[in-house]
Amino acid sequence: MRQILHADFDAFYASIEQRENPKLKGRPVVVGGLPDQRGVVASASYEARSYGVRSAMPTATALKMCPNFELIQPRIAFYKEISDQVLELFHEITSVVEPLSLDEAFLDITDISTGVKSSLKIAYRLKQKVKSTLGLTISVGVASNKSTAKIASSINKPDGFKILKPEEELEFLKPLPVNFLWGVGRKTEEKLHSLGVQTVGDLANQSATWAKNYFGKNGSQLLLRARGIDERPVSLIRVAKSISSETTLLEDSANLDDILVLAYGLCEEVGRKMESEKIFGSTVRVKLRLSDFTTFTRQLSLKDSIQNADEIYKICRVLITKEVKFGRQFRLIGVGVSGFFDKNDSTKNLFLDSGQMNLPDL
Ligand code: TTP
Ligand code: CA
Repeated sequence: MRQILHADFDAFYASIEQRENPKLKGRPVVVGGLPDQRGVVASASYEARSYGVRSAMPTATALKMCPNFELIQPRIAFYKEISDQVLELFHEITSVVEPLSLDEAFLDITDISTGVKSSLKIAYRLKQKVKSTLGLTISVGVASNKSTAKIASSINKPDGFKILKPEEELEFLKPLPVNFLWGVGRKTEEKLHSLGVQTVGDLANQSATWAKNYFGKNGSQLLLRARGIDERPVSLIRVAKSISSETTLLEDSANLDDILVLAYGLCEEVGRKMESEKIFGSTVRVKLRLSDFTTFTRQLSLKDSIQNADEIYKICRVLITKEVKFGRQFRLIGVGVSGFFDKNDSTKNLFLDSGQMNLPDL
């Protein structure tokens, strides 16, 4: 039986700021954009969360809930340094480490663990090591697969610790709301609720035919996860699912030229990131939010792969132009590229299909 550990920093950006400035300890802290520039919350300390403040909420809304928080502008390069430091600590335990984002990673500890008790010790020591070396807390979960381990780490946040024996996993998953499952976003959650499925256990009891009927090709994965089955290995090579960038307009706009200028800037940013990671993508997606907060994505898949800003922009321009219609005021735009190829696979561009797919947010 595999032993997979998932580690996730608590309130990552906000905790770093509290560590850096002792005056912020115990205080509601928000790292995010300015309210008068329509900024959003990137990370909220747990003190701020007790007022209802959450990531991705407009800072102005957060201020209404908790007028006294300390607002700090993000400094991503510094957070990245800390992310690199924690990866070094993880690598002291095992070389099988898969970072998921700046503050999250999977470690396959099967080869260094002699069983659940031993995994418990490894996980506990890791938490202590991170605390003493970096002055930050991580929440840790251990289970026999990635999906369940990730849920386990999230269950007792902050400073969480949950080690599951293989025979406990199904009982652990059963009562949880379906949105605890990886890949169940708001839309899937709503659909599951409308079908009478509230908990992971409810979902696990459905048949494969049911899952396929209602969720198409994603149905079988959804069902397997609900049944605590996930064979994916902890992968040493991190393949980013998408590279993206988005921006909120200073003022809502219906002007195509203004929107395209901003889109071009985003394409440049995405292209630069792809170049620096030496990757090519084959699907370009734009995310658009209207002034009433209606948000949708439009995408175009190419037969081959692209990387540079002009190529990305060519497709974005087609997608955006179709959407700028009378009466529509835009609030936010995003550009993302996914479907990565190895450089050698890259030839020339050919449009394959276009459509209005319900993809996850950028
Ligand atoms: P999360 O792990 O989702 O959040 P968190 O670490 O702040 O809090 P916790 O895990 O305890 O619930 O995201 C990690 C960092 O990524 C977060 O500190 C800031 C950044 N982030 C954003 O910039 N915008 C977002 O919408 C989210 C969710 C995260
Ligand atoms: Ca986190």
